[in-house]
Amino acid sequence: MKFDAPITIALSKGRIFNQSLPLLAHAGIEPADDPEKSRKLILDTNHEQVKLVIIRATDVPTYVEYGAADLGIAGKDVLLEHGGEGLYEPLDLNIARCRMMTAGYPDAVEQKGRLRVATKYVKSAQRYFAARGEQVEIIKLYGSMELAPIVGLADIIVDLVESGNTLKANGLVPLEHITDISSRLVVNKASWKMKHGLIMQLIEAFREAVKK
Ligand code: PRT
Ligand code: MG
Repeated sequence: MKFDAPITIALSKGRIFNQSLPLLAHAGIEPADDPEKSRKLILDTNHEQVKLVIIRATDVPTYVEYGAADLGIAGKDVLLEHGGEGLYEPLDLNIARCRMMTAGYPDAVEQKGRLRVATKYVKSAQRYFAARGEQVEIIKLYGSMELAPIVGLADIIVDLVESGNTLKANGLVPLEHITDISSRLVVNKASWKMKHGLIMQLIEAFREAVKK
């Protein structure tokens, strides 16, 4: 690949960065630093023209929408909450996979009346219960959702489940599957037009890496 224009890619450190490394490598991109060790927010790469910005997972769609990054890698959970307007989502990268589920004590939904649901995924939860015709009260949290049923803040939670170990460790069980989650490549709409050739090459390189 020839990088003949500046390209900025936004992604979060942790599982998304780690699982993106082989995809980036397939496109010939190698970060100069490890975000777990460096405090730099902008990482150089082996290409002068290619930079990685390391930000909170939930901020990735915003950076890409406003053109602060040309491309981004974000979980579908985050994109569903952001709304997805204002950016293109051309490719499922099939990394950082998990499931969005309801969870609680095994008998949580036997209780009568309006369920209280704690989650950081307010839009996804609203959509899910509305589609089932269930009236619920949604309580927005920013983390540690598993605590909510334990302390009586909510009857159930909507959260991401991978191994199920976090639920188990807190005496909770997965209840209903809402949707499968994986990370997606997102692209700024102006960059898509202005840097079309380069972005198409990157998408193709990632697509090939995903197939492997
Ligand atoms: O951590 P921070 O608050 O900075 O932000 P974040 O949690 O949004 O970022 P990060 O890096 O933890 O997650 C980034 C993305 O990874 C998410 O947006 C998801 O798309 C994806 N992903 C994949 C996950 C998980 N698997 C996952 N298991 N994100 C979070 N979890 C959490 C889950 O919320 C629960 O607390 O892990 C716990 C459950 O894991 P198990 O294995 O115990 O079931
Ligand atoms: Mg996290």
